[in-house]
Amino acid sequence: MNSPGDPAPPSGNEAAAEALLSERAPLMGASPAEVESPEVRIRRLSRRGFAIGGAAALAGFAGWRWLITRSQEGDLPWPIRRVLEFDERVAQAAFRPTRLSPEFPRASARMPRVNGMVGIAPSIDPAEWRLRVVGSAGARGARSLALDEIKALPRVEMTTELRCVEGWSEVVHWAGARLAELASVTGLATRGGQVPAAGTTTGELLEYVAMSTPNGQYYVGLDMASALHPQTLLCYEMDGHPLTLEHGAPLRLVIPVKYGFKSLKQIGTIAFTDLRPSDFWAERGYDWYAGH
Ligand SMILES: Nc1nc2c(c(=O)[nH]1)N[C@H]1C(S)=C(S)[C@@H](COP(=O)(O)O)O[C@H]1N2
Ligand SMILES: [Mo]
Repeated sequence: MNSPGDPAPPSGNEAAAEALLSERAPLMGASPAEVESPEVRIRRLSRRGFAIGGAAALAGFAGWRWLITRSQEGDLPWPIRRVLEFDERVAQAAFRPTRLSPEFPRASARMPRVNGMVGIAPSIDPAEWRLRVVGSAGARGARSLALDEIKALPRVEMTTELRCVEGWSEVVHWAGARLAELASVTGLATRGGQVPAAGTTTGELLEYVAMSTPNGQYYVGLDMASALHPQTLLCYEMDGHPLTLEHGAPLRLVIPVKYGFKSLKQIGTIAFTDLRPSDFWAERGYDWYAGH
């Protein structure tokens, strides 16, 4: 099996890109009882993994309290609040999608190695580039946003760990906008494609988010709760500087609650959907969910 960062030449990706846009996303990837890669299993069973798990549990509780408080203040984008409402109802489940990934001092941040260049096109001109955002109505109602429009959304900075499933990690400082904010302003994460009225339920949110590079060669699938997590960012800066091409210019995803291969570089399309999206590395044997 190839590993993320050392991929085989892509195959069948045009179909995947097509599916992303046409909402005929095939139900690909592993079944809900995910196949765990050896790397993931070793990590899970290792003492270090156990320690990290304990820390995450503590951070999770603190994060939960923080989020609850924040939502009472009503200053989070509504999709996060909606996920919180849902999360309260499933609080007995072991995993809480709203737990926060640990944050680190800004000074401890480093630039990570460049890992994986699948789908990254050097020819992308940031001035011409547009983010395509698609909802349940498909091409009808799809939005096209320039980088400045993403930068106009509330800016969030965080210093979190980028953890690659291959076994390395790096603390990185990021700046960008919450994906939940994009969901909020476009309304496209809901079945009706509208910003829902206050007091409506989580049932209106679609189940998944599919993302791909502009050329469709690299693509990831996310569950909606993780996609709308407050630390899931559309990043345009890394370590205080605009993104370089190798790290995903002009805009990349950073999702610290998941392994690095979900943090898609050079985003072209974001599609909110009820069909479980295909995922480049899940198709190559890795866990589709890829939480850690
Ligand atoms: N478009 C694209 N995004 C990608 C990849 C890739 O090959 N192509 N590799 C992923 C993997 S496996 C990791 S660990 C991170 C690494 O991000 P970095 O290169 O900024 O360190 O990017 C992810 N995003
Ligand atoms: Mo990775």
